[in-house]
Amino acid sequence: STVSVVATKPYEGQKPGTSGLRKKVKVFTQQNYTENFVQCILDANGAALEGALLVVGGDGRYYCKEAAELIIRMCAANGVAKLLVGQNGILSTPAVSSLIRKHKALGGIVLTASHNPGGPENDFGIKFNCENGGPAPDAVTNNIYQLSTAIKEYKIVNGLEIDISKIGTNKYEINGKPYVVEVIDSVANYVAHMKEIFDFEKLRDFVSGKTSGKPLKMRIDSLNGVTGSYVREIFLNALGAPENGVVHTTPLPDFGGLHPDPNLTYAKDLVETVAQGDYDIGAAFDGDGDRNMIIGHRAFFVTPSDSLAVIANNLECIPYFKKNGVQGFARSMPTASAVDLVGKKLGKEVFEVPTGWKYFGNLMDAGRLCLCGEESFGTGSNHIREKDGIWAVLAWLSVMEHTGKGIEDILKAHWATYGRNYFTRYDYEECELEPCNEMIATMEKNITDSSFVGKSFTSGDKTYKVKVADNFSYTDPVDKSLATKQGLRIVFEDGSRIVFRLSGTGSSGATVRLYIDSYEKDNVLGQASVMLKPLIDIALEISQLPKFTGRNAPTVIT
Ligand code: VG1
Ligand code: CO
Repeated sequence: STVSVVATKPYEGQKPGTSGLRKKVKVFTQQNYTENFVQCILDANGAALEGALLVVGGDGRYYCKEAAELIIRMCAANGVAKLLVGQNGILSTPAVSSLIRKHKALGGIVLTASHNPGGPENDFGIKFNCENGGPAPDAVTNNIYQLSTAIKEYKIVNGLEIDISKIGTNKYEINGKPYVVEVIDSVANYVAHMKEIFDFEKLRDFVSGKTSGKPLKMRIDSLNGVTGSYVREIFLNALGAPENGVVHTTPLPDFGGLHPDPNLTYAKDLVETVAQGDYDIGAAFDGDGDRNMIIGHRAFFVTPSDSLAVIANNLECIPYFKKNGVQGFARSMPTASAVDLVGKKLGKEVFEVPTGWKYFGNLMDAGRLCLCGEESFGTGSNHIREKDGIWAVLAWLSVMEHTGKGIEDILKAHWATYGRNYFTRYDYEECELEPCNEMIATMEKNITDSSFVGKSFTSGDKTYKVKVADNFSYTDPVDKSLATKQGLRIVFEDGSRIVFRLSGTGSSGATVRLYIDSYEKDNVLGQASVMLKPLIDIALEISQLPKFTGRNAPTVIT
C-alpha cells in the first residue's frame, strides 16, 4: 500500500479542552476535520512517532469505529510501527490508560466525549494520552492546537483494509517497513489489572454471599456506555453477582438515548430504583467509564468528595496499597476538602490541583501521589493515569466488606471522626458564551479588588467574612509548569468556599459551574441543600448570575 499526502486547510477551534477535543459529530465529520486533528496529534510527537506503538480505542459512541479505522490508516502513513486497537474500536478510558502503561506505548488516542450524549446529532471527541497513560499535559495540547492552526497536509494509506470486529493480528508493509495492527479483546487486560489490585476471592465471597448466605444487593448501571462489557465480566462472571445486579450493559452508539453522566439528574432511573427498592449499593458510570456515582440503601448519596475521603481512610483493605504503600493524596480545587483531613491525620502530603485529571499525572509519576479525586464523580489511583469508575466501585465493595458496614453507616462514622464537608454543585448548561465570559470577567475584577477581602456577606442567620479571593493558579510541584485562570474562588474565614468556573468539556455554548463547600465539625447530619442555602444565595448575589445568564435555576444540581 502507498502513502498519500493530502492537501488540507486549518479549521478554527481545534483546541483541546479540559479533556480532549469535544464537538458535535457533525463538526468531526466535516471534510478533513478529523484527519487534521489526528495528523496534529501525530505530529506533536515529533521524531518519537517513527516506529512507535500506540493504543487506540473509545467508548463505542457514534463515529467511534469510523474514527478508529481512519486513525489506523493515518498511523500507517506516519511511521507508526504498531497499534493496539480495541475490538470494534472499543476501549474504556481507564482501559486505554492501563494498556499504554502495560505495553510501554508512546501513547494512546481515546475516542470519547465522556458523559456527553452520543449519536449523529450529539457529541464526539478525541483525546491524546501520553506514555504515562494520562491525558496530555497543557504543553502538549497547546502544541497540538498550534499545529492545527497551520496544517497544510495530512498523510494516509487509503487502500488499507481491516476488519476491526475480528480479534487478531494484521500485518502490512508500508514503504518497505512492517506495520502491525493488533485488534485486542476490549476487556481482558483491564479485568486482569483489577484482579491484581483487589482481593477478588474475598470480594466474590462478599458479593455472591457464599459464606454468609446473603448475596449483596447491588444495582450497577452502565447507562449503555462502554463499561457494559467490563461490568458483566467483573461483577457477574468474576464476582458472582446475579444477572439482575447489572443493567444497561449493552454499549450503544447513542447510549440508548440516555445521557451517560452518573449524577443524580441523569442517572435518575438508578436513583429512583434504589430509592424504592432494597439495595445495599447502587452505582453508575459515564460513557467512557472513568466516572462513578455511589449510592447506598434507599439511594443515600455519597458525594464524590466524601467518597475519596472514605477510600483514603480505608486503603489498608486493598492489596495494591498494602503492596505499594500509601503516598500522598490529591483533589481538584473545586472538590470539597474532606480528603485533606484524612491526609492530615495519616501524615500524608495532600495536593490541590486545577480541574482535570491531567494535573495528577506528574505527582503520580514522581511517586508522591497514590489516590485522588474530583467532585465531578472522578476517583482513581496511581494504578493508571485516568480516573476509573469500576475501580472506585471495587474500592467501595472492599471498604464495605472490610468494615462490615452499610454505606450510610460508613459515611456517618467518617463524619463523626472528621466532621463533614457539605458540598453542592450547580451547573447552568448551554448558556450563551458572551454573557458568561462577561460575568466571570466582572466578578474577577470585583473579587480581586483589595477591598473585597474582609468584606462580610449575610444570608438568613449566617454571616461569612472573605478571607481569600482569587482566580486559582497552580504551579506543578514536579515540573514547575504554571496553570493560570483555573476558576474564581472565594474562601471565607470559616473555611467555606464559593467557586465559579466555565466548563472546558462542553461542545457548544457555555456551561457555568458553581461549587459550594462548607465544613461542619459537629453538625454533620443536616441536609446539604438546607445547610448550603445561605452560601448559594451569597454566590448568586456576588456573581449576578441570573442577570447575566437569564437563568433562575441550574440545569443540574449535584
Ligand atoms: C469536567 C469536570 C472535570 C473532569 C472533566 C473530564 O470538566 O468538571 O472535573 O476532569 O470534566 O471528565 P469541565 O471543564 O467541564 O468542568 V470526563 O469524564 O469528561 O473525561
Ligand atoms: Co468520562
